[in-house]
Amino acid sequence: MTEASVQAAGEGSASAVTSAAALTDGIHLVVDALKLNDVKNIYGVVGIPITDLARLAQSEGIRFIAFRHESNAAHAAAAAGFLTGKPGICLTVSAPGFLNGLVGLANATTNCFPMVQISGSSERHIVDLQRGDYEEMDQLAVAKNFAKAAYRIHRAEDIGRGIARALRTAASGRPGGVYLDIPAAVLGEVLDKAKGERSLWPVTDLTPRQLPAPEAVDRAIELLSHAQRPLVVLGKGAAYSRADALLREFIETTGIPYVPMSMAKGLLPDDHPQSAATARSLALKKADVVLLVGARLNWLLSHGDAPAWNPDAKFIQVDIAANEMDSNQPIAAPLVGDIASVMDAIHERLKPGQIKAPQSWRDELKERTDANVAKMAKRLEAAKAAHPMKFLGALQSIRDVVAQHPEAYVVNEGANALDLTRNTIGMRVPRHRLDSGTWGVMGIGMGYAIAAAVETGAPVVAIEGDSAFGFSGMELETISRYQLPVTTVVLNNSGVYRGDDPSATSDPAPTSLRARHDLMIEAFGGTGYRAATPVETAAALRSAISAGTPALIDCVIDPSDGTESGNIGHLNPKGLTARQPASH
Ligand code: ADP
Ligand code: TZD
Repeated sequence: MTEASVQAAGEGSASAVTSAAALTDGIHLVVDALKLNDVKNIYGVVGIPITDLARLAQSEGIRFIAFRHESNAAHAAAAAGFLTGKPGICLTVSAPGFLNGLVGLANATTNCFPMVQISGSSERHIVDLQRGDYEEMDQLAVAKNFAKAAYRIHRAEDIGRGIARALRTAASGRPGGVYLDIPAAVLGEVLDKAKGERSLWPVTDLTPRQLPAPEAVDRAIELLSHAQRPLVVLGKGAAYSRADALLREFIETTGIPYVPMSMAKGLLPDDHPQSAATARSLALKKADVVLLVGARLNWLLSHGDAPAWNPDAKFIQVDIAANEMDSNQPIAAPLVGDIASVMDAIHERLKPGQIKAPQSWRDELKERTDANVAKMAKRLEAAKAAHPMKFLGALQSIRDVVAQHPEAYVVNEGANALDLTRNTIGMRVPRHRLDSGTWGVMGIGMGYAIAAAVETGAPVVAIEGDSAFGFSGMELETISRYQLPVTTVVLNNSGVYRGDDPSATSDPAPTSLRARHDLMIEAFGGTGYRAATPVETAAALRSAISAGTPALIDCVIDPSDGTESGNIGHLNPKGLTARQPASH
């Protein structure tokens, strides 16, 4: 630093030349602002201009988890946001690093998870004239398309403001991903320490309560009180809201059957007698009044359309985003507010016995549940004995071991690997299942697993299709470097969907894959297992979880097991080249 810049940084005249001890800079202010806002972890990849920022954060007590690819770091920050209810932080370099992070940022926004991606950026006066800078890109303009909001800080004295604004925007209302651009020049800007400190503030009441109007609550109660076939749908917004006890009390006192969306599993234990998860299609088709709690009527719920739904169903929707109402179906009773406040208000205004699910409806669903459970039991039994091992053979073993570790987090992605795991592995604890979510995105696996381990310290079991795993597989090294208690189970059927597609040429089929994933983790010092039977799978998982160190189990699955695109094969276009479903 030159004397002139030191002088310029001081507030007073040239006679008051500020000593170095009384100065700060952009990097320090970013770290101070994050600390002031109680940020515990940063997920990122270093390089110009943020390496010193990562170093300083680490030395100041913020844990910096250094990834191999920003996409995985951003997914980790998103999962941290879902798990903690506070924005997860991702840190990247300029242009390419920034772009790599965007998938995670956009996915967080799509899933309503709070996160902030902070990226360094190159010299504005060169970038904006497109003179060709190192890692040149107008990142702010790009990010606006993929984030809930995007901001840029132009002066070091605005760092506190910028971080407060980013955290507030990410967490409040409908949570989402926020992009925060900090040019290298701002990170390097030197200013008076006292002035810098005064410019920072901690955000007060990050997620203020948002209460519904009493008449809106009464309207919903009225509708439910006349329902013959009421149904509650719990979405990941309900899990995120942490209104666990209120939701359970409402469901149990009214007797209304409920269907959990995949990341709402465990909000009530999956073996709860009122769960209609195993009679889902009947429940949707026949329900006459549906209470949606933190669940959107998007493609995952067939947009609320017949024939999946009763065309005469009346919808009540609890959501923090008012414009979610009527996005797909008329909402007869909108309940706009945070789920905890809404459930509180319902609890206060509901008279004892006013809402009671008719026994005949509960019995009808119970009957269908029992029949479907019996059908599934036969499939499971057949799979247990099958050789080569089927998905369901491996998953039964995984289910039994995971059941002994209810504290374990389950991360899950793939096609068949996703559908079959969701249906087989019961969850008993809220917010312990993280999966591909609203986009059905592949690549969340290792990022989500790392965040779950870092944020909670609990064991993590990542159940991955072999294709899905490949998107973030290099992060096995990160898991091993930080010695995280993550066991990755790859359901390896040697392909995307299936591994037995014929090829039209001497090249492998587009869906074909081949890998010994257990050998990968050994390269990084973790423990690799190969399991060809359900018994071997159970033994490996038991030993991996109890060791509490990085491990990968490569489960050898029959390449002919699985279906094209899993449960959503119907979404493939059906033109002249439509592929015939493979028989198995
Ligand atoms: P799923 O995929 O599980 O059905 P979605 O992601 O479609 O769930 O829906 C989650 C919904 O929850 C979003 O519409 C979001 O606005 C809402 N949400 C998130 N947090 C809260 C909260 N604290 N209170 C109310 N609604 C919330
Ligand atoms: N790329 C991204 C980012 N997301 C996607 N969803 C896809 C590609 C397409 N895709 C799916 O929708 S599932 C899947 C891909 C590539 C992988 C399925 O194969 P798998 O699982 O091995 O992970 P199964 O169990 O063999 O079906």
